Amino acid sequence: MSKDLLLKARDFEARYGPFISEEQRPAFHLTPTIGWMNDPNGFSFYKGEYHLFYQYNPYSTEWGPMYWGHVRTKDLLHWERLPAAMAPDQEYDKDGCFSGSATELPDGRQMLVYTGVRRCLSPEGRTEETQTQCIAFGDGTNYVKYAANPVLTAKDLPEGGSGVDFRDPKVWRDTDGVYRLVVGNRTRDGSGAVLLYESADGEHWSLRGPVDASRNQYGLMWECPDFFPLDGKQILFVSPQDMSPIGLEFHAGNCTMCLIGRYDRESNTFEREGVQAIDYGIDFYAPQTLLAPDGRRIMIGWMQNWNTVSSKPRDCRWFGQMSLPRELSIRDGRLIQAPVRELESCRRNKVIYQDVLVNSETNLHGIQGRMIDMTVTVRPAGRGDYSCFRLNVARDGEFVTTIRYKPDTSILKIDRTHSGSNSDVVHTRSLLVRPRNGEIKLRVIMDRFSIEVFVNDGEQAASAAIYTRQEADAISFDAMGTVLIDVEKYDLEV
Ligand code: DQQ
Repeated sequence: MSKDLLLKARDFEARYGPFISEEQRPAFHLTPTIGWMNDPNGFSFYKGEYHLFYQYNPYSTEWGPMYWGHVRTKDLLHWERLPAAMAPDQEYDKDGCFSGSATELPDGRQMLVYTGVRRCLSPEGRTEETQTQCIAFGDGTNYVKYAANPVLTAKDLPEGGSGVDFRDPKVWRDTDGVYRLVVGNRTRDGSGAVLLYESADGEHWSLRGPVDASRNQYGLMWECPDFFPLDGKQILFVSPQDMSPIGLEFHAGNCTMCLIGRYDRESNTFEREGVQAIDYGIDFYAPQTLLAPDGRRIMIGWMQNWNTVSSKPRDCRWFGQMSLPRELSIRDGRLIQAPVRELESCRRNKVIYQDVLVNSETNLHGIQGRMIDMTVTVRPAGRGDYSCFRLNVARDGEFVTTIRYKPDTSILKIDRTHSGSNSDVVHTRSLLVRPRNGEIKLRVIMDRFSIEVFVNDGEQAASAAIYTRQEADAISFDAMGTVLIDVEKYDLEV
């Protein structure tokens, strides 16, 4: 295998990355240095800074042989670009360094754990893939792959486990000093499962057992698991592929799922108490979390979905963005998400309106922009009824992205049909929300090429990429019937 793959990629990104101007990118959502980006990997706190790696193909805006891109940040908003961390340059990972995670070792090194992918031709002419778990050690910039890789192979699987779908290890050092990792697998019934492995030193791993499984109820392969305690509960995240839709909770295709429950480490028993989507929008997948030094559990996701990747601007030299990092908590048995509090220090030019009566298309002075943090509270006016409320953003004579709410069904719909895409992919998504005393509250974060909506103080989140030209920055409110709205809006300067 070519040992200079990594050097070539580093040279390529250093040479051509700067051709992408800052204005062509989101301001505070991470995009690849150049080329393609998917899943967040190795989200961790190391040597006083947050590190984030990502699935990366520097040479194209299409998915391809996977490298690991790398950035670090002090505040989760300003990202410092570092050279690519890993290339598919070994026999066992020659077809891709797939997703994985990072942890710090007692000697101060950072350990990356990832999936090595290798394809070969069978005697019958079929392409056969194997996925194994591998490790690499580094100092926060340069990483060396372990000489005895891979550390987990098909022989470490439970009976009936698939050596083809065996990927995306999420590692952590537990409170008892033991290293643990969860990894996605497919079981004998063809559907997804999460397996738990343990290690005393990070190098030698053994199977503890399955944590949970789809049993053909929630999609097929379970990708990118994460497993962590939160507010007295245990949380299991997975990104199921090939989901069959379930009401408005899960759509068809690639979804994100949060299982909330209780976990007994002694017996490795996870008891489910609740199951919900993580993000209800159009573009979100493969989230990963870290535990910040101040105790916050922070999640970041790929603000894109495999179902929609054909919708991309033609001449762009980057593709794929990360979501805003989000603080997680549990309230009333549900997952709550809030943009990291660091964002508040980027708010400028506060504009406030209270009790504005809306019964037709309404523009409010000072309410516009494409890099904004805006909260809109909507309630019926007096005893008057309304059948529909619309918040229109990224708007001009041609384009608009709409968030529509219908109180009779409690359905919120995000619609980016007219948001600069000419691709025939999903452009709308509906979610069932829970109004409180007839009110709904929408916090909308926009950053040039995206919109993230947090409903009712983070009870639900819905994300979508948009490619609307930046001049389309008008915002308007509209209702069928009459509503009263409060608006608090800030420009974001990051
Ligand atoms: N993307 C990676 C895999 C993972 C999938 C490959 C999820 O490791 O399962 O780029 O988006």
